[in-house]
Amino acid sequence: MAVFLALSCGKDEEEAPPPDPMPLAVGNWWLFQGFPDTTEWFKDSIVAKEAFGPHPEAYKVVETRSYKGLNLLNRFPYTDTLWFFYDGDYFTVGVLIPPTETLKLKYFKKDPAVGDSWFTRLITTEDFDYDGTVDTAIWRFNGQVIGQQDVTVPAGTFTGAYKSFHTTIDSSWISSVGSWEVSQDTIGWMYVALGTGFVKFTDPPDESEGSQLKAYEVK
Ligand SMILES: [Ca+2]
Repeated sequence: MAVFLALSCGKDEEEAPPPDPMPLAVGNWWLFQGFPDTTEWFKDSIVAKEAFGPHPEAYKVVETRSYKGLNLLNRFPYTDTLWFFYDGDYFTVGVLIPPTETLKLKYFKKDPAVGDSWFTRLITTEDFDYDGTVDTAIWRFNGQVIGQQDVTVPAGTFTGAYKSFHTTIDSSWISSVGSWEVSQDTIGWMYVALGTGFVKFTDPPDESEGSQLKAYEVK
């Protein structure tokens, strides 16, 4: 025991950094199955390493799903293309808005700790009510790590997964209304196992619906 302690306290025993929350490599994929509606599923597959705007270390992801439903930024396809990358301290998802606009959302902290919080703010200025005066819409996507717990899903049991809570706050100023309108919405909860990725997504109000990891392959 004494020898073991001496060894583990030695200067060569540097602690390895924790694995990334989302392991990014070409060939990685994650298949999620809905609950309680088990007919729903979606699959994210990293198909290539491809720059996203100023981020050269980005990975192109094809997302396919069983339903033509509401998805990221209110787009509706069965198959979508996303980019996964790390932008500073955050795991970030990028999307292209044709023809040339790019948007990126901070999804999760690269090195998470309970209590960490962050947000992404998207601002659109446009004459939404066609009265000749430019209007403003601000969409703020908030995330916060609220706990750590063991999570069991069809793909396995993940100990010490991080649980995060996500909300949006929409603010808009429309000239014909003449004042700021603010509204808040709960997006839901996400569970992340370091080195594996997202293992579960749950919806408001009580987490009784969502998607959970069914199978995956990561390098
Ligand atoms: Ca206007």
